Order: sequence, then structure tokens, then C-alpha cells
Amino acid sequence: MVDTSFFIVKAGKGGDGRATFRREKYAPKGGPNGGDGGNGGSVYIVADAHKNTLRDYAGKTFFQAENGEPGQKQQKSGNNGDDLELKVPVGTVIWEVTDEKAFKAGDKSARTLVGEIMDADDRLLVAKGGLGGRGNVHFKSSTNRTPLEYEIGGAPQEKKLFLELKLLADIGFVGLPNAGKSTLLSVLTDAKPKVADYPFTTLEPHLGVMSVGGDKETTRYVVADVPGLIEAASAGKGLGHQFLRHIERCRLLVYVLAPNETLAYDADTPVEKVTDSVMEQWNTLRTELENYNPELLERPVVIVLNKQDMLAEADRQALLQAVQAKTVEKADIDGEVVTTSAITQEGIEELKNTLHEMLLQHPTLETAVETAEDSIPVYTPEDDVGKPVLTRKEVGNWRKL
Ligand SMILES: Nc1nc2c(ncn2[C@@H]2O[C@H](COP(=O)(O)OP(=O)(O)OP(=O)(O)O)[C@@H](O)[C@H]2O)c(=O)[nH]1
Ligand SMILES: [Mg+2]
Repeated sequence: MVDTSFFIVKAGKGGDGRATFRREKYAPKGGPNGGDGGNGGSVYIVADAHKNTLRDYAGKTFFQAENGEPGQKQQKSGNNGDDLELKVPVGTVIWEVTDEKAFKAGDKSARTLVGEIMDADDRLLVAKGGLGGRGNVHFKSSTNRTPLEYEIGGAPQEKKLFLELKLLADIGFVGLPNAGKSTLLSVLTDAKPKVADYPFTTLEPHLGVMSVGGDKETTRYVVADVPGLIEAASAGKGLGHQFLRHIERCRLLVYVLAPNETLAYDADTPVEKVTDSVMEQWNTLRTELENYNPELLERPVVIVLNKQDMLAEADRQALLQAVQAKTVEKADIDGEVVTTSAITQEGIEELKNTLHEMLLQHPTLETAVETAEDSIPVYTPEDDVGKPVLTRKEVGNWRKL
């Protein structure tokens, strides 16, 4: 999945104004008539509801809007340059890279937030075109009847941009490979992800829509399934951390934990051992999330103890209570523990209801994330950028025009 991109955008230069004079048989300098230059086109980033990756930008390095055309004789203005619209999926965050070298070396202070595309009709100005220069007709006065002045079109803005797509989902699944995340997604939502009994079946994030409530009052939530995480994912193990950006905007995180199969199928295994293996998964996931973004640990959670069909009834109860005691009842974790079997669909209705209730209790994202969530920052390119510059033409030069 292409979910980041780095490229340069350049707006169009403003067209130059012109210094020309009316030519009449007996009046070679028959008064100024140089037209204005057209404005340079600007570059915008706009939402496209039909896109869900940044694939279009893979391998691209430079985008430029059209220049404004120069003014012409007989007070004719040059044409404006066309704006350039770059279409991106909803959920794209746009950064300006201020120091490319430092940024590529991982320094997050080397970028500043330009804005986010959060709605289907969002449109963000990222590089402002230069204004067209005025022609000499504007500089005529009682003392200056043959003005040689005109303006040079304004310079265009140029920016280095880093785009980052963060899927917009209410609920994000995290879990070790094979825990049953994709199977749960397939029973909770309309999605049909690939499920298999080997690790890293899911190679990129998937979204599904979960409907709760009856026909009359259906609430729909978007659920994101991200590839399995393993210990040291932060150091690049497994598929690494790269997909965690897609859960950064989730209001609720679902930790999918499953008893280790070899332990579970051995009837002699004491339930404490099963509990330990489940808690080990929880700890691994918490560490990896913390390494990625410590704020993720403050999100409300639902802990799903999946694959309960592998356990005896008594063990299920013991496991549930032990996990509750070690997580939601203890630390400052806001959450619930639910037991399920995605295969037999036991506990799925209860899980749906718990998710619904937790989301009702947490209608908005509570922790501040690095990107501004509430409003799209309005980006105002520096005011003097793009302004035309007055120049005085050398005498005689105009004749050549
Ligand atoms: N017995 C049992 N097996 C399950 C259950 N849920 C999932 N599985 C099986 O576990 C295996 C892994 O399931 P997936 O849904 O692909 O697991 P995942 O967490 O998405 O795995 P990755 O995509 O690799 O991270 C599959 O063989 C599933 O059939 C369950 O509740 N009980
Ligand atoms: Mg999967």
C-alpha cells in the first residue's frame, strides 16, 4: 500500500506586464498600450473520495502549475495559468519539509503541518501562483506620458511536500499475527479479508463497515484491520511499524489476543500458562504501540480474547478473570474484556454491543494527536510572495517589442 509520498510542487510564475506604445504614422510614441501579465496558476491538494491510496504519486517527484502569459500590445492581458489540482484520498495529511536532509534522516522537527484532507470537498492551497505584472499603460501620468515602467510577474511558491495517508476508522485492530483479526473483521463487518493459518496473511490495512442496531437506527462504524505486529516491530521486524499510522485516528483500539495453540490444545496445560502467553501478547503490543506513539496507550481499549473454542469452559472463565484483573481492573486503562470465537461466532454479538457502547462513551478522539484533528488549519502563504516587481525598461528597448 502506498501511503506516503514526497515530492516538490511549484506554482506558476506571473506573466510580465508589457511596455509598448501605440504606433501611428505620425506619432511613433502614440501613448502606452502595454497589457498586464496573467496570474500564475496555484497548486491545490484536493480530496477524491474514490481514492484510497497515494499510489498515483509513487515515483513522481515534481508537479508544476501553469505560468501566466505575458501581457500583449493594445492593452491585451496575458492568459492566467491553469491551477493544478492534485487528488488525494480523504485522510491525507500534508507536511511541508523544511529541511529535506534532516527529514529523511528521521528528524520530525524538519517538517511543518500544512493541513489535512478530512472531507470529500476539502481543497488545500499548497503553492500560490505569482501575480501577473501590470503593463506600462498603468504608469501613465501627466508628467510621464511615455512610461517605460512595467512590472515583472511575481515569483511562484515552491514547496517540498510530504504526504501521509492515515485511514479514517473508528476502531482499529491490533494483534500478533494469526490472532484472528481478519477473521473477526469478516464476521463483524462487510469486509471479506484474506484469512489463513500462517502469520502475516494481511499485508496491508483493510477497512470494513460494521452496522449495529436494528433497521431503524443503524449506526455504522469503520473498522481497520492492520497487519500483525511482533516484538521489535519498532526496529523493523516483521512488517514493522509502518501501518500503525492507520490506527492513530481510531477512537477505540481493539487488542486481539489468542491463546497459544500448542498450550491450548494440551489438556494438561494449567490455565495460568495460557494466561501468561496471552498477557505476553498484550505486553508486546503495548510496547510496540508505545514505541510508535505513546499517546496510543491512552486510547480506550477493548481486549478480545479470541479462539475461545480451543479452551474448556472453566479455563475460559479463569482466563477472562485473570486478564481483567491484570488489565482493565488494574492500571489506568479505560476498557472492557470480551471473549469470542470468530470461528463459531460465539461472543460476536456481545463484542459488537461492547464496541458500540464504548464508542458512544467516546464520541470523539480524546487524546491529542500530532496532527490537528478539530479543524483544518488554514494555510496562508507569505503575503509578499507572488507579488509583481516594478521595473523600468531601458530606453529604446520597447521598440524591439
Ligand atoms: N480455532 C479458532 N481459530 C481461529 C479463530 N479466529 C481465527 N482463527 C484462525 O486463525 C488463523 C489466523 O486467522 P486470521 O484472521 O488470518 O489472523 P490475523 O490476525 O488476521 O493474522 P495476520 O493477518 O497474519 O496478522 C486462521 O486459520 C483462522 O481460521 C477462532 O476464533 N478460533
Ligand atoms: Mg489478517
